[in-house]
Amino acid sequence: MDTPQQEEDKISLPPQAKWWVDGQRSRYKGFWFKPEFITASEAIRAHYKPLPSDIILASFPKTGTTWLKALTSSILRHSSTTHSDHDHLDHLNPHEVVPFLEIEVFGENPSKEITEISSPRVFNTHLPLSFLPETVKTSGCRVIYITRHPADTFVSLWHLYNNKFGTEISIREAFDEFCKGLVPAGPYFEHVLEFWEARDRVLFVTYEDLKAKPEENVRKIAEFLGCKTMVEKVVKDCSFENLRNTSKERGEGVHWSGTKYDMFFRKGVVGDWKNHLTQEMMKELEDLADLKWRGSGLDLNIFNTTASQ
Ligand code: PAP
Repeated sequence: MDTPQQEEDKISLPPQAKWWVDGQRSRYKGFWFKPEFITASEAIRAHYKPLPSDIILASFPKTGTTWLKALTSSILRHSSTTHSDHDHLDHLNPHEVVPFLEIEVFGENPSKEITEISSPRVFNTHLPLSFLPETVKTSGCRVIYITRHPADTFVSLWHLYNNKFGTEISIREAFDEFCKGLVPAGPYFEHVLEFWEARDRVLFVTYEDLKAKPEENVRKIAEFLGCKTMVEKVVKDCSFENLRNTSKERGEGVHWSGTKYDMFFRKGVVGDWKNHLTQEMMKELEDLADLKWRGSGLDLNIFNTTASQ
């Protein structure tokens, strides 16, 4: 059943809209996606049978997906309890190591055969929790959700698309679309809320906390995955610099989405919004968070924005 917010969205926005950069988006169950991702999400709900050993890394775009993919692969690789042939981060981009559920496994032209992926299978997704099969909640598989302050999430998204398509929409215009939710997997606030409300079974991690306390978070993730790992090595191997350097060495390598591998590493800091957004825009985000998260126990204070750059 739709939340009141999703119902409200349905009334105020057309079911299809042109997004600022690369074309049409359709709204499905309150969220905006490229039409092919909606088809893929239906295939996932129909055919994906999570195994108890599966690990799903979920995120809204630009909130730390690449970093979480690297950390999880590395944790498994350096675990004394779980054998895994994941993590070839010494020469690959993290997106080459962990497949995207709605594209590489269940997309229009899948490049991975799910039955051939060795256990523990690790996937990532930008789909909201309500788009995944109900059995994700009951199968015993593990879901880790990473999120990030909306201001830095938006700034990262704006930069990526400007960079990728060589177009520069004004930041104000792009920001308005972000606030309306008209961005890939948007609206941001509802996406975060779905996983927050499931946090008794989903490990909820923030980008800011990961920046401030990487060892503590790696230990927490490893524990959640039921393994012990080489914490310091994992943190070091997955540092922004290491991952970016490896991706740079991949030269002109291009991810299936058309994003060059090194574009996943821009600045990697907390608080870059201060260089781009006005205090008024920040206030708009704060008001939206108040409105959309009211009563849930979730607020912008979960993001420790004093984390060191
Ligand atoms: P995606 O959704 O397209 O996969 P995602 O990985 O979620 O993107 O987000 C990219 C952001 O994570 C970038 O932030 P920025 O634009 O503000 O710089 C990127 O720099 C940052 N990032 C990637 N890897 C790391 C890392 N190892 N440590 C810190 N930040 C990182």
